[in-house]
Amino acid sequence: MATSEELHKRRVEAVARGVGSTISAYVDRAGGGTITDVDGREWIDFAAGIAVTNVGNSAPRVVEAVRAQVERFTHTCFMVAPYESYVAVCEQLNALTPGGFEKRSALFNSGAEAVENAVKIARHATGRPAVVVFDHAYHGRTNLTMALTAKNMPYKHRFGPFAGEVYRVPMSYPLRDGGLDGATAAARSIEMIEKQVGAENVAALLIEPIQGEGGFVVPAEGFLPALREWATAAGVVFVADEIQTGFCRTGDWFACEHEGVQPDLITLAKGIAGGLPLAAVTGRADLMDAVHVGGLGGTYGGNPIACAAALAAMETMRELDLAAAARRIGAVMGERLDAIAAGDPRVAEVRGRGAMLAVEIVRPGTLTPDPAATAAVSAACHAAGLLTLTCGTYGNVLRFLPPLVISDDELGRGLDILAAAFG
Ligand code: PLZ
Repeated sequence: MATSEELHKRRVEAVARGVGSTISAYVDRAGGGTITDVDGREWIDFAAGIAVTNVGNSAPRVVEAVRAQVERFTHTCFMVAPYESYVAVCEQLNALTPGGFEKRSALFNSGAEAVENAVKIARHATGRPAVVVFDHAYHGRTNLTMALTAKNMPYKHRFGPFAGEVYRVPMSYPLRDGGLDGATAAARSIEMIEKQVGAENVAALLIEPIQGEGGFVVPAEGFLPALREWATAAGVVFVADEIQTGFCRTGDWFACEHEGVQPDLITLAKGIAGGLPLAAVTGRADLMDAVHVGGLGGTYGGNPIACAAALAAMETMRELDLAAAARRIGAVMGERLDAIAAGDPRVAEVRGRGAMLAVEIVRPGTLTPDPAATAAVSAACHAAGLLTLTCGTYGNVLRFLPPLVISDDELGRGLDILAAAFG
């Protein structure tokens, strides 16, 4: 087998420079809470492929379901010749997502594609043009979703012009907004929408219940419910982007459940299918079914192998109670992170929920972001065998997203490495 170094040389000659990687080692295998490279080096996995392998890599049920499906048929296109697993995934999503009302789902390939389609559906159903998003938001890298995403580098820089009718309002970010309570922060955002856009022009309000790429920003309690209430009164479609927070990650099946918020539409991807590419929009039947026959689709959306994997992944989440596992991971990890924070003045805050936790790193005694220190701690983790990711508008948030099947031993070893990296 080629070594990581050899593969890296080939990569530089073959793969476009614009596609980056967190580590330069090349994966041989992965499972449970670890990733092993082609040279036999092992990393404890606190990334889960960016919150995708919630059920772990090559989860037994997923492997079995994919193998069986591959042998039956690989692709017919649901728009040409439909099959049961697509319908079954939609049935499950309709039942699992928050909201006791009648729902429909449609399946796609990537998170960005799900977000694009949620906007299409909201515009079609309301006949209105505008979409409201938040500071620090991340919704993808396609043209419309770049417009929805807040951060310039690396996502948007020189990739414009961007789609129109996208309006950005302040997020509730307690560490950086002086600790505004949720209702006050929501009133500030709503006033901006009403004055600058006009509620009657707004098709959709799109929000991550806990922001992902933007820095694991947890809005103050009451922020999401207040926005939900306003959207209902204003006839605006409330879209929760649960692409990173969904499928047990935060200790509930979906992060909106924490405050009892029922979105009109939810975008889903990542954790849905144990690593196979699948995404969905799930929501109110009247909105979803407003679209004319043939108005939604795509060649691969709801591919049968991905659907088989999704059914197996959701079964695994139920069987192993991975929402409870996420809460357990969050408790263990939170305690260790609090201890690190208590001994290190660079840590301004430990935040997140369940197995979606992060630390925000600043110059001691200030709120000035310190992306260099963040990168240094992350690099020390990588060198010592722990795969961590950074995020945040200011690049100063170190985030932790272990697979929800990580063992106690692996979790403990990962946290030991992390504590040592902070020194
Ligand atoms: N919405 C909330 O987190 C993907 C992107 C990493 P796709 N986040 C990881 C990167 O640098 O590209 C994401 C998300 C939220 C939408 C998306 C987009 O999902 O499957 O990457 O298109």
